[in-house]
Amino acid sequence: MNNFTDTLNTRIPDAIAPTNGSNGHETTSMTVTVVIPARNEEPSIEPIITGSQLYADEILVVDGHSEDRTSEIALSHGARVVTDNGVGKGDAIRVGIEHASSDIIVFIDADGSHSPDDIPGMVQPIKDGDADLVVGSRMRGGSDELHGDFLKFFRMVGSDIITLGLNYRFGASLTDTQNGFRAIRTSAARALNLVEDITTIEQEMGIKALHAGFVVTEIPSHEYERAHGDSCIQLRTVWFRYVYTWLKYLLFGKRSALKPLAIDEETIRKTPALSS
Ligand SMILES: Nc1nc2c(ncn2[C@@H]2O[C@H](COP(=O)(O)OP(=O)(O)OP(=O)(O)O)[C@@H](O)[C@H]2O)c(=O)[nH]1
Ligand SMILES: [Mg+2]
Repeated sequence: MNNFTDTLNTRIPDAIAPTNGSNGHETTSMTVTVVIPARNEEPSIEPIITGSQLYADEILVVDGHSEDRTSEIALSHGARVVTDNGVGKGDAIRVGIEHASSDIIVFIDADGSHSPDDIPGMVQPIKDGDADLVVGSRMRGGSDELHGDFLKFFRMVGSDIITLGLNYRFGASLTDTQNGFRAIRTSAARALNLVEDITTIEQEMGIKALHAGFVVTEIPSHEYERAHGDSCIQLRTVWFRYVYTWLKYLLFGKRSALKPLAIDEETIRKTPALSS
């Protein structure tokens, strides 16, 4: 049995980060890839890249077949650029997880909603061995996108209901499980067998992580209004997929969350923290 499966078998499946927190890995030198999913974000992507570079070993932009200069700008600022399969943000997240070359992945949007300056605080619990997944909580940090009109209110209530379900199911006390701004140990992300093609991947990740016994925690993070243009997400047409995904993974997620035990040598080799 390798370190990873040892860790899973001994970890207490508690959503609150343990205080004694050693996950058995060498953590101080853990490297960070910042994954930026981006579709037509030409006006806002540059400061996200340059701001993230201060805290990252690698910047990986996952381009959603942008029709503007998003990928050109990313390349000119030293980011690696890969292209998704054109089916949604969930797919982009999966492509990012597949291509990231560091021990920790941070996901940050390209529209200016998140501050790269939150990245150090977000990765620290993972480096300390206190968490596997750290979500930026808009409920603790405040949000300009969850208040003000009916649609924003609907988003906030929906997000709260989803989080309440997770807390009830797993005995956790999280305040935001939906924010796309988050950090995860790369080996944990690869082990979760994520399949959602759209933004429902965020709740899938949270629920499967808790089912698998990974430690999920959060830090306060402010969410700003997107810097330009229109949302890529049409909530009116996808809300029922959130409800369906929530019920599906909360009730039956355990089966698919058992994938960590099937982690193979290739994944361990690709993930320095596991092979050391
Ligand atoms: N690669 C890729 N990126 C995407 C796709 N859909 C959305 N994104 C990016 O994912 C991030 C989040 O999308 P947003 O449209 O901002 O969604 P949101 O944050 O829920 O909504 P608003 O901020 O209110 O617009 C942004 O950086 C988008 O450019 C996609 O299909 N492929
Ligand atoms: Mg946004």
